[in-house]
Amino acid sequence: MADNMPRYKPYDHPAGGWGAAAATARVLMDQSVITKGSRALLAMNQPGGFKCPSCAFPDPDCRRTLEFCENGAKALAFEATARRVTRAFFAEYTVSELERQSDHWLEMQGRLTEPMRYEAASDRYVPCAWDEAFALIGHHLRALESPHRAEFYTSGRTSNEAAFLYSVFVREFGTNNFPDCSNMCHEPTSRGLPPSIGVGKGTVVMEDFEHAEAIFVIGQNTGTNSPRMMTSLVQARKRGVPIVAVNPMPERALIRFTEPQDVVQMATFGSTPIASEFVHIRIGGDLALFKGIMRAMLEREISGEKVLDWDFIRQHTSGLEAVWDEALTQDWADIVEASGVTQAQIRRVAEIYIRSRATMLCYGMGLTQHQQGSRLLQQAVNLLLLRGNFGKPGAGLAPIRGHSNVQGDRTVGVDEQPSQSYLDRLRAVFGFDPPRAPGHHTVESVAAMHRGTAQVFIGMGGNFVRAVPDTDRSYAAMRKLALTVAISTKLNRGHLVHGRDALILPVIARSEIIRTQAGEQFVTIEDSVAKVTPSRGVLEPASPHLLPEVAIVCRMALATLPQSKVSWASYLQNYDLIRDKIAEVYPDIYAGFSEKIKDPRGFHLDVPPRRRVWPTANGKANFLLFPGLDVNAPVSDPDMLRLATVRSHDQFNTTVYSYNDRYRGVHNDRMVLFMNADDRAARGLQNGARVAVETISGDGVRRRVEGLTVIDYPMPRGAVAGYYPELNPLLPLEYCDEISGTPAAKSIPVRVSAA
Ligand SMILES: Nc1nc2c(c(=O)[nH]1)N[C@H]1C(S)=C(S)[C@@H](COP(=O)(O)OP(=O)(O)OC[C@H]3O[C@@H](n4cnc5c(=O)[nH]c(N)nc54)[C@H](O)[C@@H]3O)O[C@H]1N2
Ligand SMILES: Nc1nc2c(c(=O)[nH]1)N[C@H]1C(S)=C(S)[C@@H](COP(=O)(O)OP(=O)(O)OC[C@H]3O[C@@H](n4cnc5c(=O)[nH]c(N)nc54)[C@H](O)[C@@H]3O)O[C@H]1N2
Ligand SMILES: [Mo]
Repeated sequence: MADNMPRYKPYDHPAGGWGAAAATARVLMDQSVITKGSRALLAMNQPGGFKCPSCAFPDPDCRRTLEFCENGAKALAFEATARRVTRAFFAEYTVSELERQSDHWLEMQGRLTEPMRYEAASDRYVPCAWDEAFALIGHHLRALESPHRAEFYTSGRTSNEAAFLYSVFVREFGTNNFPDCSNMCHEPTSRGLPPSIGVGKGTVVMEDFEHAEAIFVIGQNTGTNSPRMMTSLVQARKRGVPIVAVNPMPERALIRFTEPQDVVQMATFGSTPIASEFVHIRIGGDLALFKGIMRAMLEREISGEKVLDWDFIRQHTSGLEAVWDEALTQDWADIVEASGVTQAQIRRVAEIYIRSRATMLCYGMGLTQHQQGSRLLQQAVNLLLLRGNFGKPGAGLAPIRGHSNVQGDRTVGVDEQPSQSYLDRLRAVFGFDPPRAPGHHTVESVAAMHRGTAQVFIGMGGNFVRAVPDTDRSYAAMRKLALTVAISTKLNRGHLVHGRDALILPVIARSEIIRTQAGEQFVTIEDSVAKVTPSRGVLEPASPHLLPEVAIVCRMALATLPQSKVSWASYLQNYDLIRDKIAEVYPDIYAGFSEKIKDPRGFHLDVPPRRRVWPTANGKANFLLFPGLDVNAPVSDPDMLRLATVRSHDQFNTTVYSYNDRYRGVHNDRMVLFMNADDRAARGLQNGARVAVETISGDGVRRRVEGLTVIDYPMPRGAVAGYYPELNPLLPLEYCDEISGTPAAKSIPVRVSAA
């Protein structure tokens, strides 16, 4: 069979191990980065080196060996690729021609090399000097009738220094319109947790994995999206710690994993079983599962067993009574039906939880991307509060963040709903009056483009049009704009779906050296456990014409705000000066930043719940009530299936590395629909049939994707899954978490029919 034919065959080896080692070698070779790449790999996540550009999982403080991560290596290889997109490339293709190419093809063209401007007459991108590019941005921004007509997007690879300056620039310009990738990701964490525990961040540090007595991994595909976390899970498992994996897809690495660092396992083809309890949850069934665990615990408490941590509850919490009463009103039959999990298994999980004196609850997009994602997370907190699982070693909530600096960007000001106290600090430190009204998050910014009120879009990294919901409508919205600016490393769809004027501004990447007149500079990032570390690139920039993100922000500001009160010209050269300003604006967490960051291992930002201090309105940790078992609005259509859009093993968000998804047994295809065989048969379909998927929505818009291949997969009944971003046309813009506005990308109600 030719190697490019689609193949679907269950993967029955452990994840990790030699398969991962081979995949890494292949990718380094394909991107022609063997020598350069291996040098960079050695500096990645090492003290004095740069932070991995892939995920936000922390690395251990003291590393003895090179940590091996297949997907980190891929992210680096695609960043350090030898391929280049030059002016000759843009001369060869019109934008309309490029639009017909796949996302994978665009990615494979390599690194962008110089600033380009769209020329309508030739329908091509043409070279443009940096000065000219900044002048065009300044001209458009100053011409706006109101600063609120511009949208300033941030993706989570941007450094703290660049993100901080960006948030200062945009606020001095006059708006809080900060759509960012977090608005599609962990925003339920940022908005849902503050009323519960007082902060919108995780409460664990790396060492907690060593002290946990039980670990829950919910709605997260660890082996693919945070592979470095597998090391922690394997070690915990070897210590006999029970791991409860909750997922509608039996993700391979959560079942069995070979640790590439384990010489014996590698040599003997051994592996470690990971989940001691695999909970095959219905999509959106987690709320019912949480209520079931709670109910099982309360029943035992009522019968006289001591399962709750009353000292903690009395001293630190408020609101248990209402939550207690509500949980007891939920019938077991309903809990089992809504979760898809048997009562016996729920009781087993409750038993694991009760026996553990320190439990960590880790979660990903499987919990956040629902219509009530924020309130669902509050229920996860309720569970942890019942046994005092905050502020003690081995316990706490661990949102596993996505992009490597998505958490840091938020901490330093990328926030469409900034607090008044932060705005006061900004005014005191910089001397301008920042806007006070909330700005747009991602979904609101697309809506503003639709309405025609937004006119300028600036993207600090990322691939906005491809990441947002409702592809067809969002493309149309984007094309209405007067100016689109993409600050990028690689070519992507966002450059091709553009405004009347459009700029591509190429940047120095994480792995590359930043040189200014003041010498070599480094940047910093904050990982999933609020640890801030320096990141220093080691490779020569992909082209001599690239600028660092910091320089781009400063020069946009200089071109837009000639009367600015901020000394942009000095920040452009010396990043210590930026860190000093971060310390002044955030004295509580960043005091002494420049000094502290001299330690190459970095430092932890204070997260008060780790100290059992709760910065909530009542000073307590709050049990919050969320009645019922539905995390998504029920749909009455009997044919309805819930669709989860997920990542394959070979992509980074909108970047498609290859068409394979090794651990799910898919090769050379991304247009697949994972389905339970009984659901498939009930629709009269054969395994491998071509199908169309259509969204069930009440808004009269037809959303349909055709040409998908159905494959039998151990999905729960009523649940299907397929790949993001190909299935984004099915996700209605308005279908999002009520509190945070995060698109409910894991629970789209759909109908499946023969194509
Ligand atoms: N290699 C690689 N690494 C990445 C990324 C990447 O694309 N590639 N992306 C980065 C980013 S930005 C992010 S946010 C993270 C994303 O990391 P994840 O959160 O792991 O991302 P997803 O692939 O969206 O998968 C979420 C998981 O949720 C499960 N799920 C779906 N619906 C439900 C549900 O209702 N309940 C439960 N319990 N589970 C459900 C899916 O089966 C899947 O296993 O990874 C980051 N790291
Ligand atoms: N249906 C559905 N939609 C989703 C999701 C889902 O699970 N399902 N997940 C959502 C999530 S969790 C997220 S985080 C978003 C992701 O949305 P984004 O963050 O916008 O998307 P990415 O694909 O990560 O962006 C990739 C581009 O970033 C640029 N880039 C890479 N490195 C750098 C750098 O160092 N600096 C700069 N300036 N640019 C760089 C490159 O040009 C590359 O093409 O998508 C969301 N959309
Ligand atoms: Mo994300």
